[in-house]
Amino acid sequence: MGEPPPIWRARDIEWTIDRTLVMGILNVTPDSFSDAGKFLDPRVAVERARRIAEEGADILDIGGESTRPGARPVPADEEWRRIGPVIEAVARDVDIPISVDTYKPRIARKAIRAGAVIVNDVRGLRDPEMVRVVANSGAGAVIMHMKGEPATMQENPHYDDVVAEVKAFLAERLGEAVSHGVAMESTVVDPGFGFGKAPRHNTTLLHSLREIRAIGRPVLAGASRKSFLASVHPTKDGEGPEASLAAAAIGVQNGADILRVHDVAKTVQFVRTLDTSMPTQQ
Ligand code: HH2
Repeated sequence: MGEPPPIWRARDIEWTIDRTLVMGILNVTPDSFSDAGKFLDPRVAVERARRIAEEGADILDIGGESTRPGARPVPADEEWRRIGPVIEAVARDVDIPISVDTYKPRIARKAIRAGAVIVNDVRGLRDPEMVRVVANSGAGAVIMHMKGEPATMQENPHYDDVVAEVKAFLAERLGEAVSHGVAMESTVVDPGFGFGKAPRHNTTLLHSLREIRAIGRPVLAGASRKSFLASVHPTKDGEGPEASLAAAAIGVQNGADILRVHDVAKTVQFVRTLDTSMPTQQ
């Protein structure tokens, strides 16, 4: 008998992760490296959210600030102006759990009040106020690793042992969050593909997710359309689903539990096949 499948809890929702979950991305930004400017109109964004739900995503991740390499921070008011109306409308009209992609506690709090159930924090709950928001609300939390800051993180990142360093960071952040009232079962961890990592670091991590999973929490992998894929599949910035699906296959076979993706319909079909052809999920 293998281990029982892990549980992920986000407010009143609970997933038993006995198959790969798919988180569909909705970037309400003028400058994301994918879909830039496409969903700034809230009506168009809500339509896209509906589509992502129909295509079979388990979770919708809504973000209002690009964190691509070189991106500049967005003031909180502007971030909320972009995503607030979309979160409110999706929570009301679309049947899908909402994750908010933000590192600002103020935005996370407002998003939860508007109906979001997960906080996806690319800064890995480093802000004590963010830990409080998650602990007090019972929201799910994605704890992601990032080395440096988006503006400069891709300038020659260095690791002695990328897997050990990322794992140590995530374990430390997880321990700190739990010691301040975040429920263990509400957390998942993410190595943060492309966040202060050279292509070889991303590739090593993608093949080492089981090692990250040894922390004891499910692993979320966000390799979709990341530029490091262009080095293995020569399209602009890894655009087009082939490289992302290849990354999804490698990720799932090496321990990913949740995939954060742009191409939802294709990924959902793809992981259904992958999951049924895997000898075991553990
Ligand atoms: N990647 C991006 C944004 N948020 N969150 C998690 N947990 N993991 C990731 O890998 C991750 C993330 C960046 O990708 P994208 O949303 O496509 O681009 P942008 O930040 O330019 O909006």
